Amino acid sequence: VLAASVAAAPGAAADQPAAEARKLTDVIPAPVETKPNNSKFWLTPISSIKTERGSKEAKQVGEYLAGVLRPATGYPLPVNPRHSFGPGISLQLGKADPRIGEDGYQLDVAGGGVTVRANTGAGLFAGVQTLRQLFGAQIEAKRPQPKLWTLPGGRIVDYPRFEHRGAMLDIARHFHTLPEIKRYIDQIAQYKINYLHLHLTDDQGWRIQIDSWPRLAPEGGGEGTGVDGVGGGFLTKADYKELISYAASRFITVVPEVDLPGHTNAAQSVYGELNCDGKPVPPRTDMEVGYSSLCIDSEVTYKFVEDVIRELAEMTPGPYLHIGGDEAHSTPDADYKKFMDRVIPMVTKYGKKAQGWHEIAKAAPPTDTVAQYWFTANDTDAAVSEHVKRGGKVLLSPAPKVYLDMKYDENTKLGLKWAGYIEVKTAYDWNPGTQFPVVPESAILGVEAPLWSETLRTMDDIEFMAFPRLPAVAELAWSAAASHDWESFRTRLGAHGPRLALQGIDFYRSPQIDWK
Ligand code: TNX
Repeated sequence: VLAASVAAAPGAAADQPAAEARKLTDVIPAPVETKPNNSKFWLTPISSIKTERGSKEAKQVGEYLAGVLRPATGYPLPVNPRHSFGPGISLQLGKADPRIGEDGYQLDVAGGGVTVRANTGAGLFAGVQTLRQLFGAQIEAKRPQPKLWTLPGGRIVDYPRFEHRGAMLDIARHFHTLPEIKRYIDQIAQYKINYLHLHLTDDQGWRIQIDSWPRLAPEGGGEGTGVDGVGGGFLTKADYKELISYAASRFITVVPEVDLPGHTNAAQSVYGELNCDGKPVPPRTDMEVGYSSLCIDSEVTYKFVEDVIRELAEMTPGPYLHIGGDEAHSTPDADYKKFMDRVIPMVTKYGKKAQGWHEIAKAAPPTDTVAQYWFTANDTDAAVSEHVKRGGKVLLSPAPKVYLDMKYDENTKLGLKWAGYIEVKTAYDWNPGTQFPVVPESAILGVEAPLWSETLRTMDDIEFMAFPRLPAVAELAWSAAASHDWESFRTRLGAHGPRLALQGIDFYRSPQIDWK
């Protein structure tokens, strides 16, 4: 391996000008502070990765980094070998700029070595994603490349603007398999996304196994339960647990959503007792919303909901359960409040905090309930404003900006357009802190990009809609407001094209970007 790599190096000379041109700022999301100097780091065939002694997490991030760098370099890159030689990469805990906090990192690149410092595994992981991008696009190649691997010298100090940087995937309208969700996790992790919200249930399908209601998933998530009767499937508890630990290995926390008390036709088609007349409704795979509602005055409803919340809480290590609450147009407001007043305490009872789509603010929920603001410009804004005034937090997901299922323009084959077309600039060019008078920056927990899947069936479909808008939203959630700059973003994104291509991501080549 060594001989081959060294022998390959001279042939790589032609690549060097491009490598020289790389800068510490060539990163998405944009780092907070970069201080370049004239030094340069060369990764060599004998380089190794060292991680903080005694830290399992640091070692795990080191192994992840080695896994990212090995295919394209062809170098062995041992993690914590007994003997190490020459300049390498070191992942250390503590002793960093105090500004980095829990999720940030400090990256020092010099001729003698690279050091990532952070206070947590999550911070090291974020630093490693920056490091990965600084090696240039070809680091994503799956086979050894005949080139020298250098990094521009200097220091980066970087930390997030918002603590919650989310992506939501709808696996209810069309089921997406465990391997597909894992692939999406790997893709979003590169952009320092730290929450994956899974929309597990809706009118068309119920996609998570619940033991106390055993027919729910196999029947409510069976073959033919996707929109237009296409596809189907559900996550078993074993699948779900595997997903949680895979996400955790990328420092991503899963937020499971069961949508209540509307968007419940799938459950009501399996169990007749969830309907006021006791009879199952016919299953539906069309795209209408707002027609279903659980039976608010029936005790069975609350037995069902508590069983589901208990079982979900038991298999979810993260702090949140999302209980939906959107578009419950068939549930009168008084019933909606009655329902939420009983159900939110169930979430608390099983040790979790509730998240809900912003309509949940109508129920005047406890202030630790997170309202996910999808911006409807209707009467719910007043309720969101009240929630904020009481001290409640808001997760921003404004549909006309960050709904990844909206078409890019009138020619986009996939997607919907009810919230408008969303080109890359539209997704990027707004300030979460000032965009909505009802949600001041101090009330914002973070920003999340939802991907509804009525029109999306395959992984290619997911990738085409998420890329490149997801990196744009990730930058809004991570980077400092002061660094927000469309020209800078579009330049960095253009240079990012070959990276996405090498990763096999089927992205939308927006005409707004000069793709390299
Ligand atoms: C609205 S926004 C919905 C979803 C749809 C989506 C399609 C929200 C909370 N609910 O049920 O899938 O629009 O864009």
